[in-house]
Amino acid sequence: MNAPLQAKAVKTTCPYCGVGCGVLARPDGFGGAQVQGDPEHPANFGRLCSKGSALGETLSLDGRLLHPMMRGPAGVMARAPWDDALNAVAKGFRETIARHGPDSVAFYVSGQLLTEDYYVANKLMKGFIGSANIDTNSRLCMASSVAGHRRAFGADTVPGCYEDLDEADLLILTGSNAAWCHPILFQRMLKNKRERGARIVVIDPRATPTSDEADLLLQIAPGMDSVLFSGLLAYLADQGVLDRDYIRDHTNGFSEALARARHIAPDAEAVAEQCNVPRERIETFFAWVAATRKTVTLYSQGVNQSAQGTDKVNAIINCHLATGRIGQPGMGPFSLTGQPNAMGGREVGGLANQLAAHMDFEPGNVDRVRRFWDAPAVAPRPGLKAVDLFDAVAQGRIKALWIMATNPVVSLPRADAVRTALGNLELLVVSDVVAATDTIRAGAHILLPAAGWGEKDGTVTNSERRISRQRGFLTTPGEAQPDWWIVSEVAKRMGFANAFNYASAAEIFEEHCALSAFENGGTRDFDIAGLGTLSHEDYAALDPVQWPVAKNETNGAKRLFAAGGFYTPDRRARFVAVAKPKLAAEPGRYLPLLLNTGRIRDQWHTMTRTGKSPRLGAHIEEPRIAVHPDDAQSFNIEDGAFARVSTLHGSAVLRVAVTPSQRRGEIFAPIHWNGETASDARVGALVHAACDPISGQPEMKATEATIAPVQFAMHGFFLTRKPVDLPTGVWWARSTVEGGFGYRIAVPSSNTKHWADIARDLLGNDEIYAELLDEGQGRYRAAIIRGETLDACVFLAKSPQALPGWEWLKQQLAAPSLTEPARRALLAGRAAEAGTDSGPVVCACFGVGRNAICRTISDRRATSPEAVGRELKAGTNCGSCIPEIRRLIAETEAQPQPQAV
Ligand SMILES: Nc1nc2c(c(=O)[nH]1)N[C@H]1C(S)=C(S)[C@@H](COP(=O)(O)OP(=O)(O)OC[C@H]3O[C@@H](n4cnc5c(=O)[nH]c(N)nc54)[C@H](O)[C@@H]3O)O[C@H]1N2
Ligand SMILES: Nc1nc2c(c(=O)[nH]1)N[C@H]1C(S)=C(S)[C@@H](COP(=O)(O)OP(=O)(O)OC[C@H]3O[C@@H](n4cnc5c(=O)[nH]c(N)nc54)[C@H](O)[C@@H]3O)O[C@H]1N2
Ligand code: SF4
Ligand SMILES: [Mo]
Repeated sequence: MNAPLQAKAVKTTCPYCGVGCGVLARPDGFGGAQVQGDPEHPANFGRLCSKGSALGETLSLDGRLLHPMMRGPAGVMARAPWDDALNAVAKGFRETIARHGPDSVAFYVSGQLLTEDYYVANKLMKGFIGSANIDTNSRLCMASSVAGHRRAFGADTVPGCYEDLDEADLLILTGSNAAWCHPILFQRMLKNKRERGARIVVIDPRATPTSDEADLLLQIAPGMDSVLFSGLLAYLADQGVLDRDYIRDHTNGFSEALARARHIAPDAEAVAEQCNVPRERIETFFAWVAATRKTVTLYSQGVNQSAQGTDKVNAIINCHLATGRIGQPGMGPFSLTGQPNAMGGREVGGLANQLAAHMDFEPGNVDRVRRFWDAPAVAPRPGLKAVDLFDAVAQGRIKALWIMATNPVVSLPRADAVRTALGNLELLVVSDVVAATDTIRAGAHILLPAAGWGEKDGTVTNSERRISRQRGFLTTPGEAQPDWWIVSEVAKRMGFANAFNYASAAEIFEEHCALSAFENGGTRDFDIAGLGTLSHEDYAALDPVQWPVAKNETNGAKRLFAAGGFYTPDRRARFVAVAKPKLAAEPGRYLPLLLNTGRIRDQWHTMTRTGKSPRLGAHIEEPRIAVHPDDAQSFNIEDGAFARVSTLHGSAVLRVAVTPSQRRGEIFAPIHWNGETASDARVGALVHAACDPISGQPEMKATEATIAPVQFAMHGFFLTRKPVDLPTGVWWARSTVEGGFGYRIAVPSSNTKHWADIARDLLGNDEIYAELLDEGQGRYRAAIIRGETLDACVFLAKSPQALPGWEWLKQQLAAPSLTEPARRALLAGRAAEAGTDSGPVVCACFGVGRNAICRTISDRRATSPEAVGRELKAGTNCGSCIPEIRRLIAETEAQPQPQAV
């Protein structure tokens, strides 16, 4: 897997998380590519996590949108020439604007667009259509960090850099499961812990793979971060650990903020009570922070996605300002960005309440941007934020909507209501790389095929303000085009040819740099004038660089604000007196539990890309709801069974995982499964849309919910070459496996013969190679062989325990030909020799299963992840599975060992 690549590898950037790892990609000539980490990229120095390592498996054209499509008069989607599709989009938007004004149209865009794509979309809406109704999925992701930064620093600036994670002595992760969501950065933190002895503190209502590696876990009551950090501020003041000079010289508002902090959280006892964390742990945390100057506080969605997310951000920043721990090596507040270009989107002004290049709607800015763009009608005021924007769609105020590179029918809160709302639109345009998503199925009129990762060129900015190039290395399939091209072509057809006459991404980048510098004079943090003079060859060869990059410079600033210099009018940072937090939900008011939502290690969002990779699909194959053992008991729910999770907004049926990692009263579901990959697991449909009043970011981590057992009569699985259409009433979850698809299923009735007939129909009645139907036992098994290979199989039984594992069968599906013993063993579901089923994949890089790891631990007495790595290679590439291996060691060792006789 890690064979050295030949010279011709193309340097590009991973399209997943905001770590922004450098990737070396070498096309294999068959439309795929071999991928490895770029040893020279300063984010990852050659490492990639499981998702980055599997990029090569996601490049197939299966399911790709390859041609523009338009809905015909009969409602049927049909291929259309580019010209017709672009004209129809332009005409639709023009006519809607003419009839109902510019605010009747909107764009909903994404942190997965490249900066150049994003720039032209923002320019078209805010400068030429004259509305600010362009918002982005970053509203669901980064809006509270943006608002918190702007309140404190006067600009949306991340002050530090990744090297701070190597140099800190205390790393606080709050609302972040970095072990799974920012794995390469987390590996850097673990290296620091191992080699320099840095301590790691995790603050999260759940125990997570991140907290497994921590020195201290504060399992905080949801939403209470501002209490904790207010208590910390009061403690730091009491202990005299403040940096009085820094406060005096570079900040305003300290005494008000401290007074408020003391009011909210006067002492450790008050913090312990509100956060529901044992007092000793709070005291340890406070003492460690007080004693450790080199402290970095990293935060992500547990902070941002909150009804008081902006306050949470400021409560954290307050502590750093008060101690002067900002902008110096190994210290600072650090917002971890989610998407690959969440940061780039903020730079261009993709949020509805930003104008462009870190300028807001202050009249001087509107005028400045108007002159720079030579624009007819720059939007004079902020537009609708995502949740409001989709409410406006529901109310018919927005009539034409263009969605680019995001899947809101899965990812917005109240996703069922969003789906219904989209049906109201007079015009729904979707630009995507895949042909079928829940959003597309919600009634798109026009589909525009976008060039995907590896096919397009441009830049992205990662969490440490580092701009890196994404470079194309594959030919663009079908008629797909880069997003910037699509937007520019529509703009031209709307009558704005002069302003959108771009020939390349490089030209757009040049304009973006120029706008960042235009009449800046040091008043705005986002200044990349130094990159504006790059020739197109220099742009093509651009090395990763951090902004700001002032005129005549080529290297950016690593850190900001060590000596003040904030972007407020008086150049001082602002302490913010935060409010006492309160969840939007009140468990017990209508429903008894709280539903928390988030991510798993090996899937990316709505799975349109990671869902194509067999090794990523093997880590967690089904959507699960995590439930505390006590709740499982009170709600009569069993581990491995099914439960319906319901809220006031929707419901889903998920497999139950009973685990003490949850706090009592709180359940957790992953966000990834959707209408394409599961029968009933659209978790976004359950989530309420209570938003932070300042940032407009919804509180997606705490919705009132309840849970009830769901009985299925039979359980089983299908392995097939092609997707199958399972009848309504069947519970299913689909994953990609080597050579085909795997479906975990459960069916509502125990009529074995009935389900056997359905299975035969789905698989091809006349092709059955071997079959077993036992109505008495309630068992059905069948296998189909075509030529030398296993083409499909189905297993059904009355209980999950009566099924074999499917790992061995998956291997047979992948095998180029079946051996004779394998053929004979098909209906048994396993090879005759015991112990060959390696179990669900733990290490995605080397495909090492759970059973194999457990056997190594118990047989050969491997007692450390390193020893497991030596035996099986597991955990030796990206390291993302090390926390799980550590957990398996603990669990396996806790089992009673067989006694020697
Ligand atoms: N594998 C994978 N990695 C990803 C992504 C992915 O889809 N898959 N997506 C990327 C994107 S866009 C993003 S935004 C990031 C998100 O990265 P993270 O924010 O790390 O991921 P989440 O799982 O959304 O949530 C993080 C944690 O917040 C906790 N939490 C919930 N409520 C609270 C609270 O009130 N206080 C505190 N302190 N914690 C709370 C949750 O229990 C959860 O463990 O991940 C990025 N990386
Ligand atoms: N309940 C709950 N909901 C959440 C969250 C949560 O924690 N809990 N997290 C929120 C967060 S932080 C985020 S970032 C969002 C993410 O949610 P989404 O943005 O909806 O998720 P993705 O699956 O990444 O959607 C990206 C879409 O763009 C397509 N695409 C990929 N590359 C390209 C390209 O180059 N061009 C174009 N035009 N299309 C492309 C993909 O096929 C896919 O359909 O989810 C949010 N929703
Ligand atoms: S940590 Fe993983 S997903 Fe994130 S950029 Fe790096 S390789 Fe990609
Ligand atoms: Mo995100």
